Amino acid sequence: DGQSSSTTTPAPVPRPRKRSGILHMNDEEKQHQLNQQRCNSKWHGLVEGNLIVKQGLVDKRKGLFARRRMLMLTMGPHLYYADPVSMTLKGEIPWSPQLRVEPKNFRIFFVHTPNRTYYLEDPEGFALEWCKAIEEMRVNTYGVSPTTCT
Ligand code: 4IP
Repeated sequence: DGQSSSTTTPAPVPRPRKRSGILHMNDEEKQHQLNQQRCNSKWHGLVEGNLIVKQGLVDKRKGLFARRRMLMLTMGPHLYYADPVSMTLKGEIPWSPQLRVEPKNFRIFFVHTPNRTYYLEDPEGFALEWCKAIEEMRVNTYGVSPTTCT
């Protein structure tokens, strides 16, 4: 009857699997990002030439007081923190396979290291994003967690 093709639904377009950002870039793409960072980021001079994967202001509590710091997760990996007013590097949370993140709520998260637990608060409420990014970096660097000893 000649009417058969009028109501066919289009075939689904296969979507490329979305793998998140910088961790899965090839060397050429990383080099490009690094050049962009060198030209565009005022933090570039503080991260020892490492590519910043995620950055944001957090309050880092030590004792009674908290200091507002720019926290920067970079390739390496590193977790640098800097004073956003003086634009100076204040320190670094040491990476190791034992590093663990623990979200407490939408603002507060802990970074556990063998010698210290860092108490961090994201005033904008993206603590879970921080935990996800740090954990992804951990898995990417050291592999999935070893089986727990009993
Ligand atoms: C400081 O408190 C700051 O919280 C420091 O953080 C912290 O160092 C100091 O701990 C702590 O005594 P005050 O500024 O109130 O004196 P930052 O380095 O970000 O300025 P870290 O870097 O270790 O958190 P100590 O124990 O490390 O000195």
